[in-house]
Amino acid sequence: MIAKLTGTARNKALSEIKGWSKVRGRDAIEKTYRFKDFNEAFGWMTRVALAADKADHHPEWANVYNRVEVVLTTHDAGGVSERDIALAKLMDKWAGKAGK
Ligand code: HBI
Repeated sequence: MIAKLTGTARNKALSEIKGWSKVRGRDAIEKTYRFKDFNEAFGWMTRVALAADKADHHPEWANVYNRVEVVLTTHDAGGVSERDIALAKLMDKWAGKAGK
């Protein structure tokens, strides 16, 4: 059972990821990525999806053409955990400048 992040650990973790904001009304974080086109967006989603599934930690996300809206939270923990921070970092790394 994974614990959700709280207090200074949560603040520290959130400070390490750029462009992510807190979701109103639930313990989750969100970010919108904008890629060059659908091919770039969906290619990225495919790569992230396979890594996420391997880690058994899945994003909530929606895609419209070049835009991908992502929400991360850990259902098992009832909030944001280290798993979300790790996935956010991977998403940012693989998004390159689309993640700025
Ligand atoms: N994905 N985001 C997220 N949060 C979870 O708690 C989670 C998940 N994927 C699979 C998973 N939990 C499993 O541990 C079981 O809940 C099926």
